Amino acid sequence: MANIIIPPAWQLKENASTTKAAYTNRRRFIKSLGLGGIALATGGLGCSRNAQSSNAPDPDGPLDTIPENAPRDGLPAERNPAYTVPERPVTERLVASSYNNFYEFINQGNLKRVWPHTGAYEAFPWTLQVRGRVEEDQTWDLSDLIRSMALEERVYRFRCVEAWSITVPWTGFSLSKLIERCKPLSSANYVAFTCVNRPNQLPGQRIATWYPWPYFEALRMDEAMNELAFVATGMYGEPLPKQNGSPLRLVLPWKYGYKGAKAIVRLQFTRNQPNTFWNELQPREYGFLSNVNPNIPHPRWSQASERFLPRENVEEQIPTQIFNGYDQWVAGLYPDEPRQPAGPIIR
Ligand SMILES: Nc1nc2c(c(=O)[nH]1)N[C@H]1C(S)=C(S)[C@@H](COP(=O)(O)O)O[C@H]1N2
Ligand SMILES: [Mo]
Repeated sequence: MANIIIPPAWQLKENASTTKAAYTNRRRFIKSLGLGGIALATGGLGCSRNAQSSNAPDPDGPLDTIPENAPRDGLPAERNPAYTVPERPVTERLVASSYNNFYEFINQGNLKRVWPHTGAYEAFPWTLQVRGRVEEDQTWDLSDLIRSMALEERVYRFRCVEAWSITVPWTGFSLSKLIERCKPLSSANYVAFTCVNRPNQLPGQRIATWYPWPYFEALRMDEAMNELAFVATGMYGEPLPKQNGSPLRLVLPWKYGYKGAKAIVRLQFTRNQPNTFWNELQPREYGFLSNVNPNIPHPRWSQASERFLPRENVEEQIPTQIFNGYDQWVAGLYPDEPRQPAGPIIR
């Protein structure tokens, strides 16, 4: 889905052409004058319209983006032996945190290199809202919520629609446990997820104003209650790095990666099927279900195999499995899923 939306030249904002080095140096310079955040928040000496709201330093590396104030209670969590990936190695941690998709931070150019753009983003403290067809609206402090949940580790396959894949040990809890606390009404047929909307901390939202921010996704209730659907607050035994979706994200290992919304701020329970970010942008390419299926090619490429990334500078072409290898968990949810090679149909 990379670069599918070509911005008209007139939409490119001024700082899209400002190099990172110039930006960083300006910030260091302001800091050295002792003006800090105030000068930046008001545009400061550089008179940038896109000034960041924080004077947080740029991260030094992909693991320097784990928020210092993330709760670490219960980490590392015990691995749940029901969820392992016997046929593949676990992907090296640095690979999983340095090759990402997170359009709120960057969505053009070298867009897999997300972590250097996360300095201004503050993932904690965080509130999570529960709205819609529920017994009552609720708003939780996320650190309190995480501390109240029994955390476990699960090793899952992860397959992006762009046909690359990794294997990741996620830490968190099943989405069904969170949904139980939301107390949905019997008329709730779907649950929608809304992601963070903070242009002042998210350079990709600031620059790419043509996207329908904030990012949004949704599941049918039976999908959301499936035991595989997981809320991750950590990976590799530590809290999530920002580029992997801190402070919380969904992991739906039988679906393409984009269904797993990162940096979620709201769950909304609905009667009717909600729209989704990628379906709204490209309805001919990205459907609501978006199950991993080697029999359904993307309109622009095959999904029959994938580029597995075990460690730095290594990739292995391997066949893609139906439901990404989770047939026994989810087949019953999708009686109509094609099991023979089919044309490019959008589901
Ligand atoms: N909010 C938000 N969530 C998102 C995305 C995004 O751009 N914004 N990208 C999706 C896509 S396309 C993928 S493949 C996964 C990538 O997760 P990872 O970077 O942790 O591997 O996040 C998904 N969730
Ligand atoms: Mo993706």
